[in-house]
Amino acid sequence: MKRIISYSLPLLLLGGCTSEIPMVNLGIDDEYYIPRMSKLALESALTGAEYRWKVNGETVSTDRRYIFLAQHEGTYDLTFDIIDEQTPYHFDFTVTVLHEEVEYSPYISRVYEYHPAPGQFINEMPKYEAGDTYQDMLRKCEESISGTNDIMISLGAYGGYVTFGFDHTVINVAGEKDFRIWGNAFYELTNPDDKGGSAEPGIVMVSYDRNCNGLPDDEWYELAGSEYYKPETLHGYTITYRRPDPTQKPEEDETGFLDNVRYIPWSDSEGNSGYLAKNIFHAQSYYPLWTADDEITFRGTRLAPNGIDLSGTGRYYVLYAYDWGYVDNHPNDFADLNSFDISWAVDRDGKPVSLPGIDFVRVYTGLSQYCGWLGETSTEISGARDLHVDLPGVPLPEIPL
Ligand SMILES: [Ca+2]
Ligand SMILES: [Ca+2]
Ligand SMILES: [Ca+2]
Repeated sequence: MKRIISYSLPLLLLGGCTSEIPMVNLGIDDEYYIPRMSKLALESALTGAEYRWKVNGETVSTDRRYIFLAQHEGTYDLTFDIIDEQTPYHFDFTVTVLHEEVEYSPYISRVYEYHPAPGQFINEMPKYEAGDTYQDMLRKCEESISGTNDIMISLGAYGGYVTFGFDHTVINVAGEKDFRIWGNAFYELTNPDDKGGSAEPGIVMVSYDRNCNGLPDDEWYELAGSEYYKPETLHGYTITYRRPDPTQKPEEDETGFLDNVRYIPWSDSEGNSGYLAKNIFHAQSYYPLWTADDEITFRGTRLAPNGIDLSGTGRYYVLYAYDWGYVDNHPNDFADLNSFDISWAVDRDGKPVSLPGIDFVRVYTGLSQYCGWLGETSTEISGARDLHVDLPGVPLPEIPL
């Protein structure tokens, strides 16, 4: 295979977007070689009134900086123009996109952040062991959900999140869903057509590594699912949870399922406050034990409650799935309903944004809801995959359920 090398030009500052791409200054050249699904950051060292980048004759950017990214191998003809009366400039070059030297994995390769809200599965999924640091918990999350490991992690109550990525950029293919995420949602057996059971919708955010530093420090965009524009959906919601007070005397409830109904205090931006209860099924601390902070705050979009108590006595809750666009919302067998289109991305103001691809995915629990002995609603995930990369010789493998 041809060695992948990038040449930098005197008039173009080239920044390969992955550190594996060596930068060799050979003076004037007009060819670049990069792997597919990886970014090539190009920036003009010269300034002018206006700029224009074209790929195969089509204008792709009018900024001084442009990131080239291609799904498919092949040779692409690029032009760069500075449109300026005093110092016009024109440059033709090619980018040859090659197959990667080490085959990409379609699955998660990195977990960058794990900040769960308190919950009955926290410190259990993944397991906290005495002395574990945040870095240890990150590693455990990565070991759980990367590759085909398929081990569930919990994000806890509203707002808790995980951020992960792949070993390449996930391309936003027009008109197609781009990645899939596995959870543990199910429909109850008696009325599966009602799509109710355990649906704990997680909201998905995506980010493109625009500054090419390999870190999720770029702008985030929410994928607008079926509930995004509904009036009952709150945007810019915040909630703060406080570490449980070890001196507080536990207060049981009358059902016998809750050990302590005043366990973890919370307050939110709507002026509400309350407690996450502790139940008899999970004895460990529900507050993330590796964090030194005595309170944790989360911000985001909050979906309306989806749980209905069919018993009327707080003993049988059914959590109904939202239509589409959320994690851990429909059972895993419904591939399409667990798959996501990068084109659903919206900015802070709810305006659609056009992203060529994404490098980081964040999932957070989208509901603030407590359902009796079921406890707080919390999103779980066990893996994800890019829908545009196949394992060599294995077409679209499934993570076993
Ligand atoms: Ca797409
Ligand atoms: Ca970055
Ligand atoms: Ca779940």
